[in-house]
Amino acid sequence: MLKKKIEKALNDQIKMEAESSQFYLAMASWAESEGLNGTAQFLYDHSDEERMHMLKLVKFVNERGGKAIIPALSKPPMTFKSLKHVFQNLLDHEEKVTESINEVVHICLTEKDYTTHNFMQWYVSEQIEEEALARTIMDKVNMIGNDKGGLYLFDRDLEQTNITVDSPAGQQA
Ligand code: OFO
Repeated sequence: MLKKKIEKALNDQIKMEAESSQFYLAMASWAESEGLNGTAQFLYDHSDEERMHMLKLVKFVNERGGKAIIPALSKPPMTFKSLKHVFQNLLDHEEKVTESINEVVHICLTEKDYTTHNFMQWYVSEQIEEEALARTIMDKVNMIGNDKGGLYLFDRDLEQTNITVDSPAGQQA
């Protein structure tokens, strides 16, 4: 049975993953409307990935005898100033998610819930991958600057970039 404190921390994390999915969906839609189809595809996939992170938590909370809360979501922005602005937002957001995951891990340790602690390790690794990817993309965006040819290649390359990282055996990611 989940302790109330852990259940609350996991439900907060469910909300955060749902907000991430919604935020990236808004970015994807903006990119698509700007004709950046590769970027849009990458962000649509990223949004799906975040929904999967949320679902995994929902199932875990319910399986452990808690009650998952499906949250109301705030409306994300509809427009972004630039591609750089999109990816800076994405990187900042991922850093916030990492902090939040670390906080959940910390609560697991103080509450001596080693089962949830073990479950959360998947998220810890995932955040390392996602932050690294977001930084690599930001570096590229900075390198391109206002070069239209560079932007074309960047957008094309992003379409091939796979956001999905490996999930540990036996865990439905
Ligand atoms: Fe759920 O990993 Fe990004 O936010």
